[in-house]
Amino acid sequence: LPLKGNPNASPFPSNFLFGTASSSYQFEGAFLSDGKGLNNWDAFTHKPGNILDGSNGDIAVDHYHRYQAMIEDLDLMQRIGVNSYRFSISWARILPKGRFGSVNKAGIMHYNKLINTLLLRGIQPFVSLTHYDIPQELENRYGAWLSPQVQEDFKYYADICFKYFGDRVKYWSTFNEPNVAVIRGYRTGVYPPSRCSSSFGNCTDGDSEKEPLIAAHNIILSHADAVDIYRTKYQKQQGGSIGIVMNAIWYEPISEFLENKQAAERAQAFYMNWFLDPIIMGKYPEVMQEILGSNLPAFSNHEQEKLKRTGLDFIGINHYTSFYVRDCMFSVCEQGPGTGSSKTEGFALRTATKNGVSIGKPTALDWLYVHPQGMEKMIAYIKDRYNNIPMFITENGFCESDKSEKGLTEESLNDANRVEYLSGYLDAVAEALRKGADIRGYFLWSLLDNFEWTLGYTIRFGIHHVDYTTLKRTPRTSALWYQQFIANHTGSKILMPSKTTFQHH
Ligand code: GBH
Repeated sequence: LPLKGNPNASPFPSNFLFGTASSSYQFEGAFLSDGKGLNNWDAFTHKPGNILDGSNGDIAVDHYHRYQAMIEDLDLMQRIGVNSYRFSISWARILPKGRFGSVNKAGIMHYNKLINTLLLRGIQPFVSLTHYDIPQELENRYGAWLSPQVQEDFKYYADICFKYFGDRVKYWSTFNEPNVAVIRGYRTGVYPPSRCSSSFGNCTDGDSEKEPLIAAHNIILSHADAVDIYRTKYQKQQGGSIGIVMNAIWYEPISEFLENKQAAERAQAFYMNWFLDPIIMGKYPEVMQEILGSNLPAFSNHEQEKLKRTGLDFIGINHYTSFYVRDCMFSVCEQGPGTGSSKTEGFALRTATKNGVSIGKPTALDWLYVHPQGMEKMIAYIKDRYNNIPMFITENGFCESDKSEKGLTEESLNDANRVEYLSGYLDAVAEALRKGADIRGYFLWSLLDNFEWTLGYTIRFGIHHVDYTTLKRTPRTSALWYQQFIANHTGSKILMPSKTTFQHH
């Protein structure tokens, strides 16, 4: 790369946010500490059979419980030289019973402490109101996202967060990957509340065709309510910005045939534009309306007005991977759960290979292929469709399977594959910036190994290794690499000599 080592020529603007990302359930632990209420992921992980290794987030990486641990994690961030940190607030820590109970002061104090400590170190908090976890009370009372009542709860919660934290938090996201949450929670049923119909997954108590659409609809309206409150009550005096974070997969047409190009466009419509179109333009993608007909809920005039009025200040993009897409509307495709071949997925078959060749190097996860070109194309797509609205890459990262039975080895710390992945994807971000995309930040997933949802602790995403017995953090080669990348592109000084900071033994 010609630009390396030459900060003057870096395409990253001087106020660009470089950070790492995390989420409350995956990091905090402190299961019911200090008045936290039960959330949907607590309830789900405590049911046997839901998590691959039988684990849960009761302790996770203990980011909450030991103040020492938090300080330690902030030390790690500071050493890397990041100027921001993306995390989420645990809704059930702030409102253990949603709007049906009182505000948990200990929860407020915890995030105050985190935010203040970050700011003292020159690290900007970049905060999600929810990252999959919601108070279980909302499930029990009215089926959470399936009921329009949830809008009241989200609005109430968002208001409290802006009120208590908004004087210091300048970047808010309403939701993390609501597309993944509803697909997995209501179509395939592998995430809470585990609802689906048998043709889509392993359950029978849901309706995989309608429920994801209803849940999404209520999430979109909840988002608009939260933005509305922020704009009318807080934004002027607090001066921050508010957006949403979407999981964004690059869908590459498997061939140049028009049918496959249109299928790739449908795959995108049914995955990402499903949320972004209504939030930004007040209506669902045309092609969703055509294919889904009356199954797709409608926005009232009033709601459409609100959506258009509130909108977004930025789009957060969690981008990891790409897939080929083959048409399934005009030609026959093999079907299979999770392949995206059904009507509710736009008759667009997702596949990782073309003529037996995979779209990128496979990894320890069946959905993650290394295809850095997808990052540039994804950014260009969003830039064009949404008029170059400011964008943040809110997640990007690489996983390995757990090798803990071998102990902390040279092998588990020298993560050359992760470095290769990150460097390819960050080059793609740099290229997009040179071509004029308004990207404001990049958050690496993740600072630490952590609880990877249904895969428990079997998959490691950290640039620091975590020993799950002692909870000790040890930097991997990628941590040093990220430190140097940031230094090269910001001209910032590396705080401690890398030799001593990142010695592995
Ligand atoms: C992100 O999710 C999460 O925000 C984060 O918490 C997580 O730890 C991280 O990435 C690493 O996995 O089945 O149709 O949803 C990404 C989760 C799950 C997104 C699989 C893509 C496949 C398509 N990914 N999903 S679908």
